Amino acid sequence: MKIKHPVTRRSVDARQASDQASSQPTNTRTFPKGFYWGVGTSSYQIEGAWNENGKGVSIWDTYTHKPGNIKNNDTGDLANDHYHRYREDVALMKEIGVNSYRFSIAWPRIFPEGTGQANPKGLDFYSRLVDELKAAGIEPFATLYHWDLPQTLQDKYGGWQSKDTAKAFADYAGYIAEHLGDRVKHFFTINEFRSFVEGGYQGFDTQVGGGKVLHLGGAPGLKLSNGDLNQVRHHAVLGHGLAVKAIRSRGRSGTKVGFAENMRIAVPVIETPEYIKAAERATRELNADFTTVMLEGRYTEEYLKETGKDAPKFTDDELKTIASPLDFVGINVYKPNTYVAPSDDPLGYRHIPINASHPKMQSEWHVFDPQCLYWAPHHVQSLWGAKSIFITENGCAASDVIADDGKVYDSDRVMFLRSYLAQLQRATADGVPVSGYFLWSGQDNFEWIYGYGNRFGLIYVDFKTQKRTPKLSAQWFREAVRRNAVV
Ligand code: GBH
Repeated sequence: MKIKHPVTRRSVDARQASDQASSQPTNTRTFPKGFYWGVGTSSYQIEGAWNENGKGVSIWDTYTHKPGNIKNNDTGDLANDHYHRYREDVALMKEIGVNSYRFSIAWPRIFPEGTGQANPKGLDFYSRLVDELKAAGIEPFATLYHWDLPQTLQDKYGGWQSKDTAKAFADYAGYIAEHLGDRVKHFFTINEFRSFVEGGYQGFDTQVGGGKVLHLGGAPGLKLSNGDLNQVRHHAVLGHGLAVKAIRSRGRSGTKVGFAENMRIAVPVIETPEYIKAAERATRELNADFTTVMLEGRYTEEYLKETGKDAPKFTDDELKTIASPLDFVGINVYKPNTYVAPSDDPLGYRHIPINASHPKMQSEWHVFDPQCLYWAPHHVQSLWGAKSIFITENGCAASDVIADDGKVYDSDRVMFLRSYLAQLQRATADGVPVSGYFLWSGQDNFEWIYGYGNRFGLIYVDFKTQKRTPKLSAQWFREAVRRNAVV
């Protein structure tokens, strides 16, 4: 048997001429031509300027201003001061070489009261941001709702507890499509339905010192019953559907729209047709309340059976609106939700527990398994025949620090990105229609109830001085973007 020795004649040559093609690893995994490479952020997490230029108060302003809700009582009042530093931030993105950027629009900047009178200065900020991006050769992708609801709608309607909020959302979405649609071609309606609905409207209790119990989750900090919560879920997907219709009727003909959901992903333990089928079925049921109803226009039998008397109230007309045709599906993918195996019971699958020793990234919820970035788009195509899929978020928090030489060596984030992106490339090589990837996040930012403790950025932010320092991972990502490939 012949054993290949690593030091071949070829690799010696390669070292001598390191700038030649022969020095490149040969198993480069290339992405499709025209692939969108971007980074993502959201308004409340980076903008600051919470009360400037006519902006209305959002539920996250209210929530963070109440002591005890957020780690260290951090707030987004200043955050990354992106509202004033957006030019520098676009220049940094250009340096990384991304060709696209996913940001969100703060609804209360546009309509301070949620509906009614628009605030021209609010729109003006996003208009200037979009111009700056275009001039840098970066395609803008706008998310319309990344959780910062106008406080007025919370006070007046109880937020998403009412259909009136869904209707107001559609009006605001149509207004944006009308006013930015000349330059913004891609819109995401709502970011992570499950996160803001379950976190904000039910949340969870956690024991702190002295027998005190803290209620956590996020704004508006409610604790609804299961039935009321299911109705909120329904209003959220209805808001999405109404917004899609409004964008279609008030936007330009080339305007494209989809949602961005943190889908629950079931990963087959073993890659056989039986296990894969089981994982598909599980994924469909696990997302019955959001993704599945938006793509199928019906609640699954299992969901209606399981929720029973707590099932949402809905009409056929609403289901039609909820499933309005989309141009693409956006999914935020961080971790597998579950591992599954086939089973003889009627559902056809069973859950395999995640072992306690399973590797995790810094956030305690963040189970590490690159395979989920293969299976997530795979399931979306096989279950619903999606023609275009965007990975609207993927990334990880790490315990980044500035080293003595002034740099940030986030080798764990590089490992994370390399291994997850290899699985995404595997999906594209299998013919899964993935159109782009937005790394979360462009910069360290306000990580909701975790405050500024969990850093997700490619760029390190010193929140005292607002100094930005690109990390090692930014350099790594730049190379991936440049090659349109991972190695
Ligand atoms: C996204 O949420 C958000 O869109 C973004 O704003 C945020 O900064 C980013 O990701 C990083 O966290 O049920 O075990 O998953 C992240 C997804 C969903 C993580 C809810 C925490 C609760 C525990 N989040 N999840 S679990």
